[in-house]
Amino acid sequence: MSKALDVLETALTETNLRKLLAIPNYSVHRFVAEAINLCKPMKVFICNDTKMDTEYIRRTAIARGEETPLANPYHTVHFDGLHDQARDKESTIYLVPEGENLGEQLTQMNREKGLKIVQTRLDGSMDNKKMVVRFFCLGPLDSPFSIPVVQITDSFYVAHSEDLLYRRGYEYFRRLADDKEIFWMLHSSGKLIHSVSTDWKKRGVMIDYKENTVYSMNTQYAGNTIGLKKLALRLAIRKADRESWLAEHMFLMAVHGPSQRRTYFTGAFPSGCGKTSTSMVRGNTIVGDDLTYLKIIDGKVRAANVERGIFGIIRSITQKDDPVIWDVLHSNQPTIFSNVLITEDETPRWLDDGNEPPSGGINYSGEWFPGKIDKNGEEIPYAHNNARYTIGLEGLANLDDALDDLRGVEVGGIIYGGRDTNTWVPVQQSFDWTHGVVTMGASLESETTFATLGPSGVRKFQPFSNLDFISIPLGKYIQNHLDFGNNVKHTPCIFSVNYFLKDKEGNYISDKLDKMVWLKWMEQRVHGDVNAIKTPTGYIPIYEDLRELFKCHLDKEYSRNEYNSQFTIRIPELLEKIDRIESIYRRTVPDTPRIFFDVLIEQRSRLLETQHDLGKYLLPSAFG
Ligand code: OXD
Ligand code: MN
Repeated sequence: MSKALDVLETALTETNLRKLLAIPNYSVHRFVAEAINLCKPMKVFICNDTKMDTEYIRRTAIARGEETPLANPYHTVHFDGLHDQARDKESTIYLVPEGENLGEQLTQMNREKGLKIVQTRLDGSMDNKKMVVRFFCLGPLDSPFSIPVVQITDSFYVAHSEDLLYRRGYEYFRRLADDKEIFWMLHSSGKLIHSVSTDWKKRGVMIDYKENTVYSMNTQYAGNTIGLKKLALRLAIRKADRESWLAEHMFLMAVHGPSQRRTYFTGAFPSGCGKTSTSMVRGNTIVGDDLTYLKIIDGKVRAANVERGIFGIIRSITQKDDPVIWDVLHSNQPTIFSNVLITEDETPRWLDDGNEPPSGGINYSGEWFPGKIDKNGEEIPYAHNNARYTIGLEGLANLDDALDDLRGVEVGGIIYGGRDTNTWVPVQQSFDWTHGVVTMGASLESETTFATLGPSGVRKFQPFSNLDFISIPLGKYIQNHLDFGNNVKHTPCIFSVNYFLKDKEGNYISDKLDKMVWLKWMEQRVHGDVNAIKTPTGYIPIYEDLRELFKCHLDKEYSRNEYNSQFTIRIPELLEKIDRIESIYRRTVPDTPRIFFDVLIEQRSRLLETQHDLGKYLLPSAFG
């Protein structure tokens, strides 16, 4: 009898052992046995995805106080306390084998040393707790995109969230080929007080890519703990690197064009910069809001949503601006709210929800009342800035019917966008694939938001909106993008967008709803339906085309003045940006492909020449 089986027979009840052994894969048995030896749980629960098992997980999350039920019996709230409210970038570390180096942009540590820390932190971490073992699949089941994942956790909230967000995979695991690559996730919330992780100073996410395993410790915030989300993305980027495809921090949606044409777009925006709201724009359909795999299938770029749910920022969701999400959040669809306020009548409240602020309730700091302050004298808002909702996609009125297509959908366009107050125009198309990869994807910058710990509003380098998750040297990652486009006859068009441009007085100069028009314009460009104006940095829309789209889709008279101020080419800022980006790559990314600098330098020359001939701030008519 093998050692793993010994451990399992001792630790598991007969029913749970039967469920686990029905998966005929020794590496699965071994992973569970090793986790038991290390974390020493009081009990182990193997979830086989039956209604009984998934209900048990939901009910236990409530019974243990990890979730609080609300008046609506399908709704619960989870709290993460005062210190565990966002992704912890500093404590997210790649464990790098001797002799390897991922480059200056990535946080890394010697693998042996890191594994020792993992062993110490996880040793006995499930003492007195129950371990849950779950099986999932990233991407549609039995498709070219599928990646099987085993999740072990002592948090019923994590296990419950994953049930809403991912495709269940127990049966899939039962028929899995022995040699199929699997991702392994082991999470412990550590010591809990009032169901909140208290050892947050020893919080950590450690990525042992050599073994396709991620360890998450002393945290419960979903971005640090839900193995299938950002933890698996880091492993997927390495797998994609080996197999010549792309794993991206992107939404996937169909923009509906004329005559019911559907054109699929992916879009990469850093967290808190409009990714979900873009994918939800009225009149279109959504496939996914956060993670997309792109593969070349039969000579075409095709994409699939890795997930089947949304872990979305709830701040500012209103009935008027976000009717589809609002309706789901007010329906009987299973929903986990996190870090919102619970009112006396057991309903959730979030910041800027379109109603008067509440007069009291329970929030992530405990009992909340107006004017409550924290230890530093800072006022505690009634709900956290980064409060979230977790739902499955199935209840969305605008869900695209291609969600589970085994071959994914053909991609017509790729969009890169960040929080940029003074440089990029609202929408622009690159000259070609390489130009887009270099000057849009790899040159993306964005102001920080509350989705990661640390100050908000600071301009940061955010290549491809994926820097937080890139797990190979950055230059290699860029090269992979360039090669991906070179391996296909028709590359998707690449666009940049910027919803956050401000005037000199500091006011936003586009409206929240304008993104609908930018999307429709990009859709037309993919099909060559409209012409565009060539500027030194890319193609921008012609005024008359936008005027028609504003009228048709928003019933708005779009003035030439608005157009001129939004689409002014701001040469000094564009030049400064090139300097910043070039310097980052020259200083910190030694393996940057040569062509990257060539393309950037050409762009600089075009801008300098134009500035010399025409001036610094140029209206589109200067190029028309
Ligand atoms: C997210 C994130 O929650 O990127 O999707 O932080
Ligand atoms: Mn994200």
